[in-house]
Amino acid sequence: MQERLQQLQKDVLTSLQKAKDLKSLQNVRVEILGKKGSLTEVMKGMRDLSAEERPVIGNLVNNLKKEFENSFLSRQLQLQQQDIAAKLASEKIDVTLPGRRTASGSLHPVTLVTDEVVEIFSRLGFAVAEGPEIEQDFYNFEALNIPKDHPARDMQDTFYISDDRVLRTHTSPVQIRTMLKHKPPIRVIAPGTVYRRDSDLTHSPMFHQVEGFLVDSHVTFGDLKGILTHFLNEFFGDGYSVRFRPSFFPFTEPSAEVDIECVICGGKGCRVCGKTGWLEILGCGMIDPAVFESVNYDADKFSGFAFGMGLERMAMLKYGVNDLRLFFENDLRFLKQF
Ligand code: 2NL
Repeated sequence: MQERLQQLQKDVLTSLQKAKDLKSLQNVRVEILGKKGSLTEVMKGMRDLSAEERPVIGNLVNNLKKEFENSFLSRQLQLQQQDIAAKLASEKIDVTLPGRRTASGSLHPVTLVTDEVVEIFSRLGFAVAEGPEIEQDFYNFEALNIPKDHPARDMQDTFYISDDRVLRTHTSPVQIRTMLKHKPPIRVIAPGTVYRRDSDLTHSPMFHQVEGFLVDSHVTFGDLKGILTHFLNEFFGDGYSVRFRPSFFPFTEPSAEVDIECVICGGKGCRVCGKTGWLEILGCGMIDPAVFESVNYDADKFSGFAFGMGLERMAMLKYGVNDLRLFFENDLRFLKQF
């Protein structure tokens, strides 16, 4: 019996050391002290011992049990610490590593230019108006004194949705809708996306425009010149000459095109201005009485001016971008620069 206990003591201690995690350690405990555990079996066998042997063996068994409990607890502590150490090692955070940057977007150059144009005219008391991109023939053409056989209505220039619905070719229809709703005095700008069947190096079928108009009693061509010259000085900076050249639009009379001294070469002549020293930047004019008639304004009481400009062109000149396609390719290397 004593020998058996000595063997058991050895076995117990090695199996405790062999247990490599807390779960197998619990299994060892069951193997020793469980209902059918080896030490339990020994204790059960004690009833067959003689009266002299029993206290001796009982003492040994108790000692063995205590020793096992102690060894078990220290092994358990060891394995727990091992677990914690492994967990700490795997979850270690290197606080000296540089942080991960959250990528922040930026505004598209055409958006930046739109916002700036809107801002400048807002300071002059203009309100912003918007409207649908699919328009009825009446708002896009008819009310603007663009007759049925006018080249601007040609299938070549306009995307037709149906017989009398088109993708708007300019934002003028927004202004027609505004005039039909509100009486003068009125000043409004209409920025937005417009569409034309035109696609080459310098034309995109979808592009952006700001148009504006002002109607009141006694509005003159002098007012038009003053406002647009002020706008160009604000947008490109003071010091560039501005000139008005006679032109033609069906919806204005008289009409003019506005040039600014080339902001790229300072008027000396370069590729951008076609060696003329001037950049064509705006179309404008006094609103034609025929347009007033379409919106039921009394042309004898009121007069007004209107203007329009392409925003991609403004952005190209302002930021020195030499290729229109960059605005639509959405190449981040380009967009990140704004
Ligand atoms: C250009 C020329 C222009 C207008 C737009 C307009 C609108 C109404 C009445 C009269 Cl509702 N005119 N708009 C007038 C003259 C020129 O735009 O070169 N745009 C890019």
